[in-house]
Amino acid sequence: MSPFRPLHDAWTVRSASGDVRAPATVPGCVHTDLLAAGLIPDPYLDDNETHLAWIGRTEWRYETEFSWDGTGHEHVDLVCQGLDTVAAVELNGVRVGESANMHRSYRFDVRHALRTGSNRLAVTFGSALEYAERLREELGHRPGAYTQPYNFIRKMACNFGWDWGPTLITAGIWRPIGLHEWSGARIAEVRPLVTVEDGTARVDVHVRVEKTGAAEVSATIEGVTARAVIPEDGEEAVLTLEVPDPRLWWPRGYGEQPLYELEVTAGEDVWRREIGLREVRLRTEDGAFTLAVNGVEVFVRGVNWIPDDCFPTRVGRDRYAARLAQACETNVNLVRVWGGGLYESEDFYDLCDRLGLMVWQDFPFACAAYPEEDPIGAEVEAEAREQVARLSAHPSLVLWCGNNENIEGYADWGWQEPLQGRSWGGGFYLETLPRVVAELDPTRPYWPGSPYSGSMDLPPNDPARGTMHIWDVWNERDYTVYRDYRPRMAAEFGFQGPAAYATIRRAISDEPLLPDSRGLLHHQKAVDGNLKLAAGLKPHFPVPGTFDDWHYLTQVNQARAIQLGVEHFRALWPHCAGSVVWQLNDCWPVTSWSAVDGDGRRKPLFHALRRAYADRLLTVQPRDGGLALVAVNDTARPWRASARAVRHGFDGTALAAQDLALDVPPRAVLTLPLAAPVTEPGDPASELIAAAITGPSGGDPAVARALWFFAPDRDLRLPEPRYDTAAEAAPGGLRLTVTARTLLRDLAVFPDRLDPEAEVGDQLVTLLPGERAEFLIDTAGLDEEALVRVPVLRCVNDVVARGSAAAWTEERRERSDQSDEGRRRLQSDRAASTEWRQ
Ligand code: BMA
Repeated sequence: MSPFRPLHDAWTVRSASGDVRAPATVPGCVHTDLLAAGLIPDPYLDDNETHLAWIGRTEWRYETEFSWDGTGHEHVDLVCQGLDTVAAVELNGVRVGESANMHRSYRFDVRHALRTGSNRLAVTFGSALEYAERLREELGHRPGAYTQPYNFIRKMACNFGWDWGPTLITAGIWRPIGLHEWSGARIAEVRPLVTVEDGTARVDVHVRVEKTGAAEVSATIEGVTARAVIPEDGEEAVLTLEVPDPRLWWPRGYGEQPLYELEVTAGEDVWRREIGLREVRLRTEDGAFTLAVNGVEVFVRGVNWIPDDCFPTRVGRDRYAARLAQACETNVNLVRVWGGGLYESEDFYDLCDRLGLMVWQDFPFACAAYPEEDPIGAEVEAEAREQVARLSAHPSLVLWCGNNENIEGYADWGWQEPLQGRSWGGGFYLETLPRVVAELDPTRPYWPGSPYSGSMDLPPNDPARGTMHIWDVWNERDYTVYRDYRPRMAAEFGFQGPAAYATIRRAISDEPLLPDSRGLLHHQKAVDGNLKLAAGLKPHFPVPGTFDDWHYLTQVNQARAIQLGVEHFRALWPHCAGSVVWQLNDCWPVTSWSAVDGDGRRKPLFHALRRAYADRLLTVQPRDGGLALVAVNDTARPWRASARAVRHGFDGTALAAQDLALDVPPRAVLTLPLAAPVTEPGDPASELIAAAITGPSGGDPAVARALWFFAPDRDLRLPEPRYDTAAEAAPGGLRLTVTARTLLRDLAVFPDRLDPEAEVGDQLVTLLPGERAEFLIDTAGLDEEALVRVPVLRCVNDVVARGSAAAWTEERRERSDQSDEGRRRLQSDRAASTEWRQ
């Protein structure tokens, strides 16, 4: 069997008119090619996006030459693992194939067009936007949250712009392309479907073979082989292998991730993959939405994943590895691949298999009604069949979900009238996709959409059933409202915060830089995003007076909001079986709901999330008109410890204390009411409760202490912050020790303000007088004087104790002219661009 021969060299790209030409990288896309050739500015900087819209309306032709010497195989196929999107493929002037679906791969027989010697391969990409507009014209309008017609083309939806992403409509050969020559038999598809029963794992290996005559197929695991012969007129065999006493694959936090090599042969062809042995179920009785792996019910500590770059070919294994490692650092056990993005590449799922990260995979449909007519209908069926089969080998994949918010949109967002009876995608989510999953991979649960309550007769976003998305918080209500919800699965909830300072500075050249300066507003895509940030701050903090205060406080508020939500949902286990935070990552530098920004920098939310998602969590929650200490034990061992809750004055004095004995069974939650002396403050403005583990052998560094303040920060009498600092060299960087002389609320150091490469290991630490915190910074040689001053080292006291308004007035006066101009320009930009989701 001759291997796949990549054809990745010597490509060029040119516009149909021939005006624009550049060398091309394959796999790649037109934007990155033009950027590399110096023909366009970086689309991620300032408002360059706006000037590059023409690229998405242009036809692009990719061409290369290669030589072929005729190897005498029976078959020569041109394999295109991914074409983005409206493509015509020609070999030596002969049209050998076409495509209009980024989510599929193609194999074109090219024997008739191939020549011995030099060959010319060309792929012409029509404008995806114009294709979608034409189809919309033809099939009739379908409503959605955005005006761009991404629902009329099978292409990554967020490429058309989203409330965190720019509109950069790509074209290109986005996955490997090459020749595959073969004779006899070729393994076209392998679906290793795993079930576990009575201590034995059974792998039903479904093998589909393309071949000329009969073919012998085999499958081997752990030295045990099963064989079969597929007759001449057949194409599939099922080989069953049993693994007694299997080492089961578990999600992280539940056990190991052993992988077994599975080898499949058909004639000369060999397919090898590491698979995991495990079983997954979705329990939905009485409205529940609980995943169970190997019979163990799991609380989902999740994050939503969006494409990590608008140009997905830039996301290789290293980038995935870095981002998923960050997910693990925040103690996440599940990543939801959201429906406005992609079926990610093999590397993504392979890394998740190894890390024990469960994957909830949305089919790529989001926030719009989708036409079910052909060509979309046929494309969806073909794409789903390919992807369900492709991903069936990955133990990490635990759930297929039909779409993001389309059932909710149909039921609740006023779509039915404008649809005038036209199809909206319901047939996909309720018929096509469940049928394909049931046929090709019945071992995986399928759920029609998120949110969805289990029946089209029920409101899709009913907290009592199925999955729920909570967006009234952020859009219009304070984050403490999370506590009013008792969802079975909080599949989306999020709160915005700006990107790290160094990221903003790299991407935006505004001078002065203001929350509403032109560039920063361009990198804020949410409807009224900055107004919502301000509205979200208002109940908690004084109005920030400077850009630096705004930046810090909005980041802190984002972290506080999500921490509160996560702790509340975890405390509801097992009624609530998971929280999936919107969102882990970004695709470019932007103000968004992410924990990690578009340059990969951790935002303060990241550190809050790590604490809130720790295996063991202590949290103070309102219960029965009072307060309770809730201990969440998401480990397999009982948690027996002593804890103490103390009501302190801000000067550190202990005003009341209560000792509590924790005995929390494995994977359970214990709620212990706190007594009135602890919960009733003498002065709500200058007291707090701190609850921590005290024994058996002192505190537990893995469990963060729980804090409760009796009033929002703006109403607290936080002291003027005083502390001592010491910086010393540490391996790879330096250690900054801060010793509090007063209470310090949400102390954080932002070393990226001094050196964009510098990162710190922790942020948002609250200290009582006399306590100390250590911050490990991964970069040496920072200006140590600047390191310990605002805005690099800072806490909430800086703003609350000093009152921000005076500084604000001063800075506003100086800067108002520029920012008024910025606002005017932005309004005209907005009017000219997409009408964003309301
Ligand atoms: C949900 C998501 C995304 C969106 C987010 C923030 O609707 O599914 O579409 O980016 O909210 O508005």
